[in-house]
Amino acid sequence: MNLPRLYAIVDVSCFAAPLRTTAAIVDYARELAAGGATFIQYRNKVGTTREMLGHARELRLALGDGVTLIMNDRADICIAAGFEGVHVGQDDLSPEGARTVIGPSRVLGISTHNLEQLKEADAGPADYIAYGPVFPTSGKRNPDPVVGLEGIRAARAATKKPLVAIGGITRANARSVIDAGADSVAVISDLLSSPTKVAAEFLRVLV
Ligand code: 3NM
Repeated sequence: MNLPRLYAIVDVSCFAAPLRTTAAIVDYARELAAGGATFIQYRNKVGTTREMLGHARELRLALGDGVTLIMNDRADICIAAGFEGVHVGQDDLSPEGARTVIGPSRVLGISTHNLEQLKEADAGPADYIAYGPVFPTSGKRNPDPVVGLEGIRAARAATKKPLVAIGGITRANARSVIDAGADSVAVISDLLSSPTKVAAEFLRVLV
């Protein structure tokens, strides 16, 4: 698979309670797509299954075929909402279990945080591997230790699978992360203030 340089994440916890509406989530994703984002993950660590499925169905309806939608954690909701793939973490469904649920054609990604996990993921059924946090991040509770650009170089040497760098990535440091060997950068916080403009700026610095 060919990953685009920018992997935008819509994290529902970034939307405070009165603003956490389906319309707000969908508008935000639309704005990302308007800036050129073509690969978007929906991440919801705070809501109910019903909320997740509601958001996901509306996202799939609102965003055209040009956007690949990835569901965080939940292979069942990926299928139910017609998403193109699922992304699992170290404490979620195993990659083998997720693959069984989604079948051979959908995209499967996995989060890894050290070389041991990365090598295990490399030997498994994931289509791409995320590695991080590259830099200090406020986008995740209890993040693993920072791996740095050196970590990305080591990860690049350890897998031929598409490599997604994550954690603390901004327009200012994204180029260095790609230069260290990542195929794509996954971003939550830096996109929030002005999604269309910032997504376009990421893509401009990452060509
Ligand atoms: N996963 P921001 S770091 C969701 O290390 C997530 O696997 C990470 O948010 C990992 O772009 C992270 O705001 C947070 O730093 C990314």
